[in-house]
Amino acid sequence: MATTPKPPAPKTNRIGLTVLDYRGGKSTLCAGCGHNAISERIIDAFYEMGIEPEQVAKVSGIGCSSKSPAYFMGRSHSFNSVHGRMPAIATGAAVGNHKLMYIGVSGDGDTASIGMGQFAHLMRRNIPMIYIIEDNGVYGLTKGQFSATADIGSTLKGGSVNMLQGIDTCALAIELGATFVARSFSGDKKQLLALLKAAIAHNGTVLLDVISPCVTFNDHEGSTRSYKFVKDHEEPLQDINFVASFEEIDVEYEPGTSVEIEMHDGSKMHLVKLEEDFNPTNRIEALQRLAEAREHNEVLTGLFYLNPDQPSFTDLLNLVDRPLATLPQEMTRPPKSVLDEIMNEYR
Ligand SMILES: Cc1ncc(C[n+]2csc(CCOP(=O)(O)OP(=O)(O)O)c2C)c(N)n1
Ligand code: SF4
Ligand SMILES: [Mg+2]
Repeated sequence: MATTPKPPAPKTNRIGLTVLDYRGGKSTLCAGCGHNAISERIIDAFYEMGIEPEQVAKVSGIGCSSKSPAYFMGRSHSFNSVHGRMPAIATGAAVGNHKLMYIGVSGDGDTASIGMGQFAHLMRRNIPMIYIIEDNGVYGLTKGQFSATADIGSTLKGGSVNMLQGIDTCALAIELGATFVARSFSGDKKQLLALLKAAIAHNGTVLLDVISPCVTFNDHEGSTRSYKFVKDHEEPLQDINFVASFEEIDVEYEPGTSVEIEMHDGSKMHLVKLEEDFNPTNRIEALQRLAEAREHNEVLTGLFYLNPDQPSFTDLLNLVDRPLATLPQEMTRPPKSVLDEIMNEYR
């Protein structure tokens, strides 16, 4: 009797997990929303890097984008906070348990409109986390009003024109102190995956602004965040290849055509230059190039700035090795006798 062949065993990563171990719940976002494509790349990146899902904490604010942590890494820790307040939650969590890896997902409204004050301080402190802005230029969840990143001159579906200058979150993040700053597009699978893997290897704040079209409210002619507009105007700065510390480098580059940057964990980023002179380790050059892109209406993508050597906020605090959140009360609270002594001084 003929036997049915066994299906091949599912592929596993270096810690023995399959890609299914990195999935989350079923998305309730609109079909075709850029945010769904970003969740897929996050799943691929964490799977390929072999990160234990239980060692990751996901944080977000409010918006369609901020719902998306529910759709990836269902085994990780997760906290869906208040609109624009994710940075405070992330900062507290990172200090409370510096052994976890943090990934924040925010929207352009959540970050650059209501959340601007908190965003600025997270960038300035170089909190060790990946901060993703799923940037569609509108408030998708509340039916498509312009957000503060919308480009001047862009139109809403009904024809109203945005008359205000949009905020460039990447330029701002570099100015404020983030140590890994990049922009990508939800439709550019290869670039986004390479940037996410490099982001996982970085120790410090990663600001990854991902242009993520909203198919329901901002994908029409006249929008500067539509799939068509971004595909027609995308100007990548580099062709990015990321080689994790546990992988062998199997490509050789012509001298002078690529820049190699060693990451904190020994991984390497090979940036094959598409622009002759651009150096992503120079803050001033990065800011200048972003200003030029704005002048020329380019949708500039790629790695703008990287400083792998700057200590992160939790490094600067010189914390004890054991996470503060797991220390027993006897170690975190002075005993009653000491408190009584202090009180006696005021009698
Ligand atoms: C304090 C507060 N103000 C306003 C709102 C209403 N609100 C919910 S989501 C949102 C904007 C979401 O836009 P964005 O962050 O860009 O996410 P998207 O839905 O576009 O992914 C607003 C204004 C709220 N929930 N809480
Ligand atoms: S409304 Fe826009 S941002 Fe929200 S899920 Fe739909 S397509 Fe995505
Ligand atoms: Mg938005």
